[in-house]
Amino acid sequence: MSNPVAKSKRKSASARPKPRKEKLSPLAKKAKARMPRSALPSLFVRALEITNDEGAEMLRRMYRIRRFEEKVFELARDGRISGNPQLYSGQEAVAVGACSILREDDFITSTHRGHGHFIAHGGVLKTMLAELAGRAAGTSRGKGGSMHLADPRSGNLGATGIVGGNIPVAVGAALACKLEKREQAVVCFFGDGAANNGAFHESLNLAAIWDLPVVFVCENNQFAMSFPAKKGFKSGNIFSRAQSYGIEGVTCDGMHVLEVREAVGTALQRARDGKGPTLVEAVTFRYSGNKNTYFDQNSEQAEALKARDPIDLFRIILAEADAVSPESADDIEEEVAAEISAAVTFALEQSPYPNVSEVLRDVYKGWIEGPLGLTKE
Ligand SMILES: Cc1ncc(C[n+]2csc(CCOP(=O)(O)OP(=O)(O)O)c2C)c(N)n1
Ligand SMILES: [Mg+2]
Repeated sequence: MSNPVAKSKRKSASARPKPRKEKLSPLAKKAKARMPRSALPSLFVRALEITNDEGAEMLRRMYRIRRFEEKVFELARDGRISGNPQLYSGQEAVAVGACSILREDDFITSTHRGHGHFIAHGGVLKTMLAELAGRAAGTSRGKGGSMHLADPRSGNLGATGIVGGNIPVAVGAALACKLEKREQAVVCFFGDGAANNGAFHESLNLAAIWDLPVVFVCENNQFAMSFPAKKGFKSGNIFSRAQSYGIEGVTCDGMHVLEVREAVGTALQRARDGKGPTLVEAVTFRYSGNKNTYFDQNSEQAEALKARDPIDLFRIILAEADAVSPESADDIEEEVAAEISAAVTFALEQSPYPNVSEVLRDVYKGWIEGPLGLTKE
């Protein structure tokens, strides 16, 4: 993994004594029982393709996303942060799998549901939460909020409230990488709904004819708001659209972090080798909806989906491969909980709101607020 790794005061997972055999939670046991037998050997072989430390760090980032989302839900419900943050829980394997194979100086572009991408690509929790809370210490000085999270310092070119709006941005960034002969690549995240936006077609076509170093990662969470993907695509999938642009198209299990990593890793290598873009469709599911009207959390469907929870699944894989023991995984979970508490204290108790005079700063380049309104700097 190339992203900066948060330093833990405890020993690294790989430095610990040999793990005991997995002590599975009831949920994880269920997940394991439901996994198709045919999938098991390949799961464990793939697990060995990452180091123990990489596995631990990926798990840490998945927990960071999950716990951050739970906290954001709570804070928004209690009116401690404003707006309507769009949550990502359930899709952690996509953001973390894809970003785990990125280099630190590669770029991502994100969606209206961008917390997971931000965290997976190495964004800092404290300044991120400060951003959601509209504080001056936020990554965009409190002007972006949840839906317009951006952090060029970690290569995150930004989330957007315009569905599909980030796809042309990714193509522009990839064009810059190619014209300036840099080795960087771009990963562009978007949803199944965005794949029906005109910008998707124009962007994929341009990226294809120019052989740009970009990987389009479609997170097919099976709903666009409350509209089922089954009704939005006659072909039954999204990746096969790649054929019409003359580029590679692949699908992968978006609940399985190592499958996503492998699919995106192969696509990134193609991009870096000058072979152009790939469309990767990661089939996944998010646990909470916009208004959550389409998904009954107590239904059989919910039970079945949660039995393949991406975090539980990864814990099983890591334990079976003797990479991260259940005890170490619990430690990681606890450390993340402490990070989240520290972020809440920082963002909500220690960070002031920006001064009113800051309102127009960074909004129009080269213009500042003068006595007669906007004037040239
Ligand atoms: C251009 C545009 N059209 C419509 C909307 C309203 N809208 C917000 S979220 C959403 C669904 C997006 O679905 P998808 O791309 O699958 O992302 P998901 O919410 O499932 O992550 C829509 C239509 C919008 N924000 N932008
Ligand atoms: Mg969707």
